[in-house]
Amino acid sequence: MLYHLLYPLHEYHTVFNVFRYITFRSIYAVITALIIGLVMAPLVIQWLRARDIGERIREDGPKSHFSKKGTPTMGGIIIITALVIPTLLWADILNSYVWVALVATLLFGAIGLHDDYTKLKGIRNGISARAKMGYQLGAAFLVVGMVYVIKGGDPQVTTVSIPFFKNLTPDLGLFYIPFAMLVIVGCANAVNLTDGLDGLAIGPIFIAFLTYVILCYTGGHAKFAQYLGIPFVGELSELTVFCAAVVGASLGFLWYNFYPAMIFMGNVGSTALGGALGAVAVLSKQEVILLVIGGVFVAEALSVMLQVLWFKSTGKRVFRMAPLHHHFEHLGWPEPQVIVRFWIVSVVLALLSLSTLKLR
Ligand code: 57M
Repeated sequence: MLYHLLYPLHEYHTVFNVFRYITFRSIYAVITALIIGLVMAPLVIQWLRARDIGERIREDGPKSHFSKKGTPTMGGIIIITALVIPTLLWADILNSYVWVALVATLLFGAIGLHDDYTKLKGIRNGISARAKMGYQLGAAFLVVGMVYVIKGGDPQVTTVSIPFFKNLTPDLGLFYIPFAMLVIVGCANAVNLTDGLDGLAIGPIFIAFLTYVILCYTGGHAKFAQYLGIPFVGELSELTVFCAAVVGASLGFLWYNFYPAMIFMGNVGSTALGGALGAVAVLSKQEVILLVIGGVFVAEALSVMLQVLWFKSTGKRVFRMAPLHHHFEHLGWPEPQVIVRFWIVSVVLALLSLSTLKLR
């Protein structure tokens, strides 16, 4: 919004030229999001505490989690506010990709909120898995549909870029629709599964979006994209501002979600952030590399699938408990150790994924 309001003033004073630059607006999106998060969180925590809106802890989990009973949850509302406002302020709001990313965040956030609210009201254990999957597939279909409508018949939409192989860009044709939906829905659920220790999900989310800041900036810049041999998508440059806003919002939330957490993000946060990450991967045409960038989320989701499949077929468990972070807790690792080590793995994976830009 500020871009449209203030950049035209460069005709009167050159200082307003800065509003043209993606880098400038991205930096201020980070700072604005961080400030909103830092200011809003204590108020929301106080409000939630006053209404006794806190976490119910499962009896069958690690004993160290019992002390977390009553921790305010649904902090995702803070994250969503802290990323939406700076995006609207600092991005070019006429850019269609920015709206796709916002719609994905809000739709998946609404599904998570519905789930949290249902749980809070004591109606079953949240919405049923079948209903949740139905809503998520519907939301993902809408997001992918928006991309199709925006890009018209552009053949680039249905192609997929494969890391390490510059010239390998298979065209999935109509199969791209279920593929992109899988990326978005899979990512939303994987982030949700990861959100089981203080800061465990928000740390890798921060790192993943920081990586996509670089991928969107370079992919939205004709010269950089050509030099690096990555798909050039004109609309992408403004998505950098959105990713930067998520980076700031994540930092602001981490301030309060860091061990020992004063607030959890709830399904409203984990589903919104996961849906947003999947959508950004689809929009930036960097879907496959998400497996590496979000490797921690992938490992958490795979651990659950493996555990369930193995248990059903052999009656035995692969891990002491799935998702993976519970396994390490059961091995005796203190919670902060599991968290920080998962963050370290995330950083290494992000670096690895960025290295593929040159290894082509
Ligand atoms: C979300 N939710 C956390 C919090 C957070 C199929 C099965 C593997 C599903 C899985 C599951 O239910 N996953 C969904 C996990 C919960 O956190 C809330 O949920 C939100 C995110 N969705 O924001 O509101 C608990 O996690 C802890 N937590 C923190 N700090 C945070 O910042 O400590 C969360 C955020 C919180 C808190 O204790 O209460 C969760 O873990 O429940 N189920 C499981 O993960 C269960 N695993 C399981 O049953 N494994 C089986 C099979 C099915 C694979 C096995 O290994 O044999 C475990 N979950 C728990 N206890 N809590 C089982 C034991």
